[in-house]
Amino acid sequence: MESNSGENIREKLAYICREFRIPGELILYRLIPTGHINTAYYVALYDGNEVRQFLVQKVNWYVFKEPVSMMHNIDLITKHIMSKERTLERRRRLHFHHTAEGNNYVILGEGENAEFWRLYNFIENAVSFETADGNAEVLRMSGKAFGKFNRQLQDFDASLLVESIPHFHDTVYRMNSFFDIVGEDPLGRVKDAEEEIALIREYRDFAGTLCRQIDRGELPIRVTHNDTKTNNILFDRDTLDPLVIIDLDTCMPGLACYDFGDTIRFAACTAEEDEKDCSRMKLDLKLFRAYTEGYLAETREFLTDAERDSLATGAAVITLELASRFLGDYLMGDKYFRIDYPEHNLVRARAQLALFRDMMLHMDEMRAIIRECSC
Ligand code: ADP
Ligand code: GN1
Ligand code: MG
Repeated sequence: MESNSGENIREKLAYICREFRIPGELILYRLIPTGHINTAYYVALYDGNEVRQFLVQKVNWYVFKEPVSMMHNIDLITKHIMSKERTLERRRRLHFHHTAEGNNYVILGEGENAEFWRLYNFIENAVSFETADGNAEVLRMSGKAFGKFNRQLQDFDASLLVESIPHFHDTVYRMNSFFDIVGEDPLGRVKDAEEEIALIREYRDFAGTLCRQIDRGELPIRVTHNDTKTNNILFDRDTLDPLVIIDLDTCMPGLACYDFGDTIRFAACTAEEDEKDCSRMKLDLKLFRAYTEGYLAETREFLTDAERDSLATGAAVITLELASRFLGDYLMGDKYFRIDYPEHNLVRARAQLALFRDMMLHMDEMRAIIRECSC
């Protein structure tokens, strides 16, 4: 059961469904190609009576070193969120299935080849957005969804969570790791990215702004999502109502401004994350405003003044941080993010740096919009 191709993957998915005690025969499966980290499949089973659909996902064990603890985090978070919702409608919640041993995961294989799988409900008639395509409503609804998520987790005890990726948005640590890789240059690729490295070096101190504010006790640590791309929300296909937030793997203590900022980075811009023509990559202030309106409508009651003032900085810092992560991965030989072609991570880093530059040029406008939407 090692290869993931053809019949082999069908057998593997059918085996996993049996492990999770799903009755019936696997009649359909399809790889869902979005997401840079895990590997997700849609599966449908027929038991002679009805067709049931699931999401079966292989967790990236290279990225998530302690997946069992991570699944425990997800269990606690989903239960907490459900306790706040008035409806138990299946389309509005993630329900992870358990094996006969009571685990919400199965491990296939052993040693280096071991694989970590989970299975949960497939949300029907839903869409997620790889790009907002200029649609301000997508941004407004995303702001509401992630704002609500932050609000619902306000009273969640952060000490219950294991950090699924230590130092995930510790930007000082990220910068140090990045420049260590540049120093080592294991594959001789630094020569491909001299300008990009120089730009990151120029802003290395800026990248630590929020870390210093944490150290001074100015910004509260909350339980946050930490990966707030619009493709991590499932919306109702017809009404655009946000149904459920997915990809809870990085839910852990963090800053509100990173949850705010990461959606801005991903979707309040004029091109996709991996746009090759950097001149096309700009911040879109109309989309920025729509997201800010949605996000603050849900969070203005509890965000502190310092947090509100940190939102625009959060967008720029997280964009710079991700540029360094993409570029660091390129320099290391693309071990972390899934790539579609050899220079993909370099291209992604360049696009993020173009967006970062534009954000820095529009910092005052972003701050003014946040102030306007705060009242
Ligand atoms: P990754 O960590 O690789 O980003 P995700 O958990 O975000 O993985 O899943 C990848 C994609 O699969 C999502 O962007 C979404 O389009 C789809 N997806 C994930 N979970 C569900 C679900 N329960 N129902 C329907 N689609 C889903
Ligand atoms: C990864 O798994 P996915 O595609 O939702 C990454 C995020 C990055 C994002 C960039 C665990 O998110 O941190 O911001 O790619 N997730 C992890 O698209 O590293
Ligand atoms: Mg995802």
